Amino acid sequence: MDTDTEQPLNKRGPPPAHKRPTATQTFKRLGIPLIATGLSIAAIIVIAFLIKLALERYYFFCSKTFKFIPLQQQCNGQIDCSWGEDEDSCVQKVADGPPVEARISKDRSTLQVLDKETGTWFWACHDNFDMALAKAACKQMGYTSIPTFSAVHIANMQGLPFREVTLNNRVLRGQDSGRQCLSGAVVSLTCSTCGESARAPRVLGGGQARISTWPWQVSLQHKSQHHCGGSIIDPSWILTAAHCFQQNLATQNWRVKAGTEILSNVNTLAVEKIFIIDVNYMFPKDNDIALVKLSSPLNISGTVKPICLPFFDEELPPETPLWVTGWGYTKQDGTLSKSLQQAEIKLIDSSTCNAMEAYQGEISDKILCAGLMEGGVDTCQGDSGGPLMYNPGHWQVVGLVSWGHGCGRPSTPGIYTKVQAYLNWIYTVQRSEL
Ligand code: 4AZ
Repeated sequence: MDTDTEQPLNKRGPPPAHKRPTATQTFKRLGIPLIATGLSIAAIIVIAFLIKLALERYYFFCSKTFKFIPLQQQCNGQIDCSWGEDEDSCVQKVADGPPVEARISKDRSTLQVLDKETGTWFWACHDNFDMALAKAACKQMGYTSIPTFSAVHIANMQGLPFREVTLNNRVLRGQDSGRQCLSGAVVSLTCSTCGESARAPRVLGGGQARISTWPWQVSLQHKSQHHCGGSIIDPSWILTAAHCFQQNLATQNWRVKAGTEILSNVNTLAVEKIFIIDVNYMFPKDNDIALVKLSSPLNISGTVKPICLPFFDEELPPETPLWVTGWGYTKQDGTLSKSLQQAEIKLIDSSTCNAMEAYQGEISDKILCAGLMEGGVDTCQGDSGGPLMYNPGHWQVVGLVSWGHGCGRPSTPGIYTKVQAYLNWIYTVQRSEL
């Protein structure tokens, strides 16, 4: 090998002006700081999120004064944020108001109107009745939908006198002792379509239910968890039990799921307001009723429909067949049911229910007892607020699942709020929101 012609490497030619950095060098110079920055940001976000979760768990944020207060101070009846935000959206207590001036009888849905001066009720005479009066009567009961009305003859009313009473400052002829109702006909009034189900329940006892059979059944969810049942009574209103809100008074933590038999917490609806009645200290088990106003009205469909309220004058005899539905425990100390359940039970008269071996006088006239005295079929935890239903042609919510000693035990059947005893309160609340 001729080595004379060889020159040292560094003398072979001019050296390159800039040496290109290797991939490793670029990674070290740019990549590592970038990754470090990214990781730091991600860590900050995660920590901030965890701090937010922890704060939300224990504190309420006063948005106007940027102050945190302990969560127990939210909805405690005392203003703790300077602007009172902590008491802004909480369950509201509404006392039963004076009697609303209209009511509907079980006798062919006939309308009765109150004469406020004498405190007596009259049949509404059909003589001068028109759509404006029908709307006024329904508005008294808190309804906003278009009513329908017709004339009906009541056998013992022919030749009976009437006198004029007022409704919303309009003169309306009502029947009373004195003068005759000219047409001899009274008004049958329907304020909204309700209680129509696509299919009749066939299974006896307990079993899986279809939502199209019970399209008014909803799930009331607290922080995305099913907590209670409820019934749609109007596109904007859900009827349920007051005890569902006992320790959970903040409206924004509640949502409503409608139109499904399978429990789920997606596509739930926001709640605008929640109303309850004050506790009656003489009868602490009474008044277990609440109204939930939705932020926007429900779209009525085959799986989302309202149920009717009971008539003011319908007394159900003992042993009347009734139905209950819900996602509650399928046995005492059990778990929630993923799919809606239904069961047929019977009305039990208050004296049987108040017996020494049963509820020992705890049952007032604002409570219904229903189930089977031998036990077995009953509602349970998680069914609370859901409907106890009666069907004399259309479905009515006659009771609300309230309480009971255990579930399915003999002698202690389920206890239900008697909706009929609270019609005036329901109408008063709905009317106050028109
Ligand atoms: C409850 O805890 C409950 N067996 C509901 C209904 C009944 C008992 C308890 C009736 O919500």
